[in-house]
Order: sequence, then C-alpha cells, then structure tokens
Amino acid sequence: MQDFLGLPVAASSHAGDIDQMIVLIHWLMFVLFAGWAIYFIYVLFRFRRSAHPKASYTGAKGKISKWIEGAIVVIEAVLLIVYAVPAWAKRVAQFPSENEATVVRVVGEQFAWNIHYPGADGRFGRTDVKLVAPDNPLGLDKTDPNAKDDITTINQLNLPVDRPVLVHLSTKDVIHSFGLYEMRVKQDAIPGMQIPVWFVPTRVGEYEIACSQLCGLGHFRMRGFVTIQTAADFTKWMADQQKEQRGGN
Ligand SMILES: [Cu+2]
Repeated sequence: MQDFLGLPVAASSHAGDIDQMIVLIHWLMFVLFAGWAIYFIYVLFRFRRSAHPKASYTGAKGKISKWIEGAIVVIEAVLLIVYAVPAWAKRVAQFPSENEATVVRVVGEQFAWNIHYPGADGRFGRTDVKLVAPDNPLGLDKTDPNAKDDITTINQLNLPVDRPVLVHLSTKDVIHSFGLYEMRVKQDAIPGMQIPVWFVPTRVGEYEIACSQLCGLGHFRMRGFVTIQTAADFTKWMADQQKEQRGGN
C-alpha cells in the first residue's frame, strides 16, 4: 500500500509513524469503498424493476448492517486511540531542550519564509515591528547585544542531520502553514502566536518548505528550501553566513 500511495521520501524520525497511520487509514477506506461498491451493484441487480414491480415498504430486516457499522466504529476508534492520539501526543507533550536542539525562528509573511538563527550565543536578538524594512524583514534590532551574531535568511533553512530541530513558528500577517512534506511536518502559523514545532531530520538532502494554507494571491510562490546537512557542513555554512552577514566578526 505504501508504495502505491506514492508518499514523498521519509526524512524525519517520526515519519514512519505517520506513514503507518496513513497506510492503515487508506486500507480502511479501501475496504469501505469496495464494500459500498459491491453492495451498490448487488442492490441494482437484486431490486431491479422486472423482479420487483411493486415496492416493499417494510425495509431491511437483518441485523448485519448494525454489526458492520459497529465494526467500523471500533476500527476508527482503534485508529484514533492507538495511533493518532499517541502520535500527536509525542509531538506536543515534550519538546527537546534548547541545548540539545537546533533552535530557529521561522516567520511567514506574504509571500516568503524568514528564517532567524540565534547565532553562537544561542539567544535571539530583539525584534520590533517598527524596525521592519525591506532590508530587515524580521525587524531585528541590530543594537541589541543578542542580535550581534544572529543570522537571518529568506526562504533558506539549513539544518544539521540527526539532531532535534525546534522551530518557533510565527507569521507577520495572515495565517500560513509551515509544510515540510518529507519530514511529515505541517503546522499553521497564526498571527500573534509563536508555536513550537519539533522534529529530527534523518536524511541529508535538499527539500522544500511549502506554504500549506491559501494565504493570498502569491501563495503559489511562497516556497522555501530546506537543506539538511552533516554537522560539519552545517557548522561551515553557519560560519560562512557569519562572514557574509557580519563581515567576519
Ligand atoms: Cu503562505
């Protein structure tokens, strides 16, 4: 079933759980679809006009439909309680600590993803909406000592492999949705909220950030890139960014 569904490559540690659930749900839907289709064809034949010129108004008498309905309710409850709720609980019950994770802010706007790294000090510089300008889309206060080593990019998210990532997700304008299909991550970005999202990337490679909420006329081009690198490559990339954005300080 999984190959048949054509899911994108699984590139995070929890992707297997999500895929397993998607496969089980599709099996259930397949059985229901086939069951209904067979029943429909049976009914067309069984109650054809030539065999039943006069309609019967008593309806079905057997108990089988009740049993089938009951079984479907039980299967759906199992999918929900055994698979869906625990998978969600794992995402939201406990977040990795900031020391063991790569921490990054992602801020959506019409129509781009702003990425903000705290730099070596691990602290995000202050941001202020009054400072937002074309060359400072995050409104970063460059006089704040914590901002001195911060790195910002637009539509380019680099992350090291096999290390938890903690994203603080927000948006400057409307509702966007941070969609990393290969990581099986999707979270709405809501104005006025900072929402934590975490995952562990497990495959080095190039992926995309898709905005998964229709957010305006330019929604189609709200597309960012994710580069999952080895720890060494990531450190080097970060150093290069420091040089580029801070003139080597
Ligand atoms: Cu968007």
